[in-house]
Amino acid sequence: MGSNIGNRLEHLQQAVRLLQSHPSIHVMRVSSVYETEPVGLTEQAKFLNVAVKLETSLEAKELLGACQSIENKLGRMRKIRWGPRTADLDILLYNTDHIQLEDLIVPHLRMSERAFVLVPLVEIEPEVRNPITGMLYREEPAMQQDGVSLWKKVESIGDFLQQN
Ligand code: PH2
Ligand code: MG
Ligand code: MG
Repeated sequence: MGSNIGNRLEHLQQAVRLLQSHPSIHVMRVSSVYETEPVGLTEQAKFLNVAVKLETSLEAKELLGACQSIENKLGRMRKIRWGPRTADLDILLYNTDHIQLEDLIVPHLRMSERAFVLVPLVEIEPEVRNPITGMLYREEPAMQQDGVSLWKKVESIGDFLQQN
């Protein structure tokens, strides 16, 4: 998840609360919060990014719908590709599935090249591998990129949801 508008942490916390309140979604882990330089469109504010591990009985496509409805609740306006957003919830991995639908590609297409994805992901799931290549994400060269700094250490979900 990412946010780079307004109270960024609050948006991410709200997104996790909304995921938790979904009857078919269990939030298992939330990574530490990282502040990250914008990638793609660089003339925008820095992001806060986190990775979240879920268990769900939803199919990937249904999970995407749930994520989009949370983005909409948080006031996301889809104006500019890669542009500023209050909350962006992307599905990175779904078990070890390889999904290619019109609006959902898993593993996420650009995740291997983005430290702002890999660093939080590997924090909560150090042994996770790219289901297509078998490569450990923690061994991806992009892990070494600059522009990702620890902003708030998170030890538990309760910790993450704590105010102030
Ligand atoms: N998301 C994007 C584009 N660029 N850069 C950072 N640092 N973090 C993001 O979450 C992000 C981005 C498109 O979703
Ligand atoms: Mg995104
Ligand atoms: Mg997105």
